[in-house]
Amino acid sequence: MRITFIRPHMTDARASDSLEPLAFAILASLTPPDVELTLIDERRQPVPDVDTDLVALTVETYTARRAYEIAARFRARGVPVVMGGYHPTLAPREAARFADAIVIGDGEPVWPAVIADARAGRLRRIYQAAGEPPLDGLRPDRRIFRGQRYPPMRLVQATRGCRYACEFCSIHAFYKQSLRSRPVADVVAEIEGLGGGHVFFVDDNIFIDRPRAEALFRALIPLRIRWSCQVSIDVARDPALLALMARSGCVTALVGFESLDAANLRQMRKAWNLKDGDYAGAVRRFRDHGIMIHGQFIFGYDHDTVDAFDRAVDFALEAKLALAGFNTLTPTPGTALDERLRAEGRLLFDRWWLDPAYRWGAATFRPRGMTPEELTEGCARARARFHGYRSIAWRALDRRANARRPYNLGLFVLGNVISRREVARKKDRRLGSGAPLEPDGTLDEVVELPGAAVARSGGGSR
Ligand code: B12
Ligand code: SF4
Repeated sequence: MRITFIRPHMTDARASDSLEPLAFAILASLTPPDVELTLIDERRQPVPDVDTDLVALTVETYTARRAYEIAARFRARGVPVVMGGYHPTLAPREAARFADAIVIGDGEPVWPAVIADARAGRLRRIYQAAGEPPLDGLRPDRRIFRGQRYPPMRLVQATRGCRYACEFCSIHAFYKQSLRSRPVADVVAEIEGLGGGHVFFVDDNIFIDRPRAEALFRALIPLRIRWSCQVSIDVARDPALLALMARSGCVTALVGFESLDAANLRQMRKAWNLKDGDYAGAVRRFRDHGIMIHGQFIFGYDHDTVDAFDRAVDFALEAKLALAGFNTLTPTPGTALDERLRAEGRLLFDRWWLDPAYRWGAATFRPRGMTPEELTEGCARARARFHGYRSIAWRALDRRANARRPYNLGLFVLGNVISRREVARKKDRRLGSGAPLEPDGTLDEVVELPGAAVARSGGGSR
């Protein structure tokens, strides 16, 4: 049997920020050895019409349209298609209209059954594990990445889920309250087997709780690696943990500042971001330990007006952030934000991710403090200002973090070059190729899907 893993791209341009799609290494490790596996990453190469017995797509909301186009091509040739990942999990009824089977939630517990059913020619429509299986014993098989020439940034996952519940967040929609961590020994064994490279912990919040974070950081020290992560700002209130984080090799941390406005933070259920004082203090503590900060900001909450963009960029420059994202608040399916904006009648698109008129970076709803056009343009202006050469040079002149060591500076320059290129490439791009979509049935009618092992309620109703 031949299975082709496909990682679709969101636009029709190539991408320079593509990293190893970890989900496929995990699935590969659970695939029987007689199955021939191939990986096609559309961010790096076009998808050819390969001969295969099953296509398995990993799908996010931004890549959903493109995934459906690719699926249609294979299904027209009689090749069955299975989809998994964030989007099929959060919009299962929609995704099921473009695939033979979808996987809701974790792939590990159901992947062997998907293969067995595909072999027997009787794929079910939906696969979903009951409950939240523990993460013990995961051994991603990275042989699937051979020949792809990904950058030497190795994706490793130590935990799944986040203890917070920000209104806009797909992570919370996907994992809800569930918080799981892998045994530290498994994570260490995996890193030891990588044979080098910078480790990027893809955990949504590596500070899942103090004892587990501390145990992981302590175990990393003897490995003498350098690593990056995503972390909630409250880690900065704990100087001992921050020091341990730096000692164990943490070089960059992605921090969701989101907004400088306390009322916006309250509305997005992230008031805790300012619980320990203003951002300047937290930034200082990260930088005192030489940890570079990748800040994320979103715009369009009710208390934002047109001056929010410049204020955020001023802060990002003042704080000498190594990298920063300036994003339009965008409702993704299954989130509380999507539900609220829909109920308030403020959406500009029913499903922006499928709408041929949508362009990357554009407002998808009517903000209160500005027009949708001002929101779109304000974010584009903020990105352009932050990624300008003067800004890059100013931020590079930072001996405490960005230029603390040659390694930091190298990462800083590379990150800024790639980020500058990617924001220019994605700007105003449509998602997918623009080809018309042909779902099985209509997207608006709500039908029960046959064969659903466990039906999810609430957010996953699309
Ligand atoms: C690393 C990362 C990136 C990297 C790229 C990663 C790469 N491989 O190249 C970078 C930084 C470049 C990036 C960019 C973006 N990202 Co990103 N990224 C992530 C992150 C942190 C980790 C991804 C990962 O490896 N996860 C670990 C794997 C194991 O988990 P998984 O993919 O969910 O897979 C499991 C299941 O879902 C399932 N599964 C998944 N696929 C399949 C397929 C099959 C067939 C089966 C059976 C099962 C299955 O099985 C797996 C094991 O259980 C996630 C958050 C997260 N925790 O996942 C965000 C995330 C995926 N990104 C997100 C977004 C929005 C983006 C951007 C669009 C941001 C932007 N504004 O531009 C861009 C563009 C992405 C694109 N589509 O091109 C969102 C997607 C939300 C959504 N509703 O789709 C996430 C969830 C972050 C968030 N907080 O909301 N990203
Ligand atoms: S802290 Fe980050 S990962 Fe956690 S719910 Fe909020 S946005 Fe999502």
